[in-house]
Amino acid sequence: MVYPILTKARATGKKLLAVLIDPDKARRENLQQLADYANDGEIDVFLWGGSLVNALQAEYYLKFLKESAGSTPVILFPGSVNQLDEQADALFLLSLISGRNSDMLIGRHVQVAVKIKRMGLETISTGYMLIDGGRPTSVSYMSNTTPIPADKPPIAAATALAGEQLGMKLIYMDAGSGALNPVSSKVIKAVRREVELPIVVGGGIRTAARAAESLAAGADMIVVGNGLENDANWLPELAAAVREASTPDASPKQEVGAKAEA
Ligand code: 1GP
Repeated sequence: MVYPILTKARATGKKLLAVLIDPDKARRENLQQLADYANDGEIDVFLWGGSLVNALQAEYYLKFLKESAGSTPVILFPGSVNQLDEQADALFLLSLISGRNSDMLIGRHVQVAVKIKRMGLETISTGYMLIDGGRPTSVSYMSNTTPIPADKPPIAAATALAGEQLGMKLIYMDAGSGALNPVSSKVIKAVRREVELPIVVGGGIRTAARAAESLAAGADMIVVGNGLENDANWLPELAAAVREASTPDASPKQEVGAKAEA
């Protein structure tokens, strides 16, 4: 089970690093390098998905990652219903609660609910919120939704709270891949004050300092994609910042990895 990794992190103050891999941009060498970092305990979770995913070898790349990265869990972060793959350990079942496109709130889910069950994928019901990152992103365009304005923390907080009250298990705030401005600390703090759920933050995080800021504001896990696609050499610096942001008595990374296998 993967979800307990997130709840345990939330409970202990251990901060998590997730690396997002867009199958369309995957390269063997880059995957191998990231897998090596994961095996060294530098990456807690992989997210797998993209807005489009045209690559015919997506399945093959996921197999390669699963074989190379040992016990590090891979969670599907699907941009469409075509991105389900039973090789993954879990699925962020995204409901785009910042938008008002009914298809993204429940419609697509109906299309694949039975398939997900048959695949036996662990589903993690996720209140997915787009926060304006300074320019239109693939997600806002593809989902035909308007992000929450970056300077309206109360709207973000109320939206997240509604997700929690609806029984979702996780809040994912995303400024969108390649965002000019990551989700601000003000927005993260406002949401943290209102909800108990684990909070994931991603989009436009390109430095260790920025990651540390998001974690200090209340994120339990940060997601970095773009910033590692062409150059993963700064990952140790990023992982160190995530470790430092953890509360001192948080469980060591190895224990969390071990839990994933249980
Ligand atoms: C986007 O949160 C992810 O959905 C990661 O964004 O690619 O900008 O790191 P980046």
